[in-house]
Amino acid sequence: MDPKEIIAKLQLLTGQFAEELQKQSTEQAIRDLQAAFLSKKGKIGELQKSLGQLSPDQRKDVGQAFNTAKQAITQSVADAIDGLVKRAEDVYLSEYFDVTLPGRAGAKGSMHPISIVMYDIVDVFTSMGFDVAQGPEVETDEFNFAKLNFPDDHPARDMQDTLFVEEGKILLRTHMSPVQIRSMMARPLPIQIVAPGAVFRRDDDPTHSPMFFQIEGLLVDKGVHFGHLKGVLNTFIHQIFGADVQMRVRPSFFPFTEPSVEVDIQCIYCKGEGCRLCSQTGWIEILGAGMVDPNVLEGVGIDSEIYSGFAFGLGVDRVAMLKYEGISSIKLFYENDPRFLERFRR
Ligand code: FA5
Repeated sequence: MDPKEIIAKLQLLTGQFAEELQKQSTEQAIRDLQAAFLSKKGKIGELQKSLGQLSPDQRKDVGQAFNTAKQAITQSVADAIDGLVKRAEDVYLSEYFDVTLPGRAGAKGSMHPISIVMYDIVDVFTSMGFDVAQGPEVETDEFNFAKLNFPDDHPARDMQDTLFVEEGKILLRTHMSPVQIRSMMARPLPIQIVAPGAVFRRDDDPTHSPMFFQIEGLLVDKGVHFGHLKGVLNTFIHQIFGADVQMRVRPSFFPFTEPSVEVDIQCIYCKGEGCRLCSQTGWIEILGAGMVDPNVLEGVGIDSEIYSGFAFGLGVDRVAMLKYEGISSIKLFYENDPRFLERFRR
């Protein structure tokens, strides 16, 4: 064969290969086809043997044509296999995924119900002119009890009720009232503060949790009397629960207030009928309050002949349980079950 004839045959085979390649639908079939043309015994491989009959010059040119043809075939084999893979992926995607379905939005976080209620309550008091004050969760016996007029043998000072860090000295605050003392010692008169925060006690039942939240309020000025306290608490209850919600005031005792009262509101869960949440009474105690005991004022250097004050401490969890109906146990607030928390998304 002369060079022209070889090249013509090569072109013919290359065209034949391209035509055959179109028909193949598996990788194996493509590879077999490649071997049928390019291997030593393949169609092009056999043709290449005829190069031996040519002169060195002719062999160079024709050899070049063979290289080019083989490279083109190798490339078209790779492209065909890529195409097969791509098509298989498309089939897989269309079979298993419906790309027209709307996407699933990720779950959005939200404020915890206790935080929501705490902010709402603090807003009511700041709108009445109260400033927000803070104090530490780990307190001294001095601020938590002694300066609040608790006698040494008061039951709250017992290990049964208080979580001590260092017995008799350092403790987890059992109420927010130590912030009263800290504020009176640090601020100029008149004083008008609310102090929201976590408190800790050895308590555990459907309406009592070992950690819960309180908001303390304190107002000290000249001429403050019990009527002011009732007015402020009325405004708070009506703003938070609605103007028609009933409250009742019961005489009580706290070492740091005189007189002292406890304020209940009607149990919203059972509408006053009596249920497990309100221990069948129809009422739930939400706060303690009273006029600041003159001993407490004198203990922080305030002249009780000139100044008087009122204070209150309310349980945020109790308010939250009443505000959101159907919360049968305070524990739900602290289990952090997303199905429960979801309800409070705003
Ligand atoms: C006090 O803690 C006083 N410091 C409140 C006070 C402040 C009185 C200023 C006078 C002047 P008491 O122990 O009653 O009081 O708690 C106040 C409120 O916290 C209760 O009315 C109740 O709503 C809530 N509370 C008490 N214990 C728990 C508990 N274990 N879990 C959830 N809420 C509680």
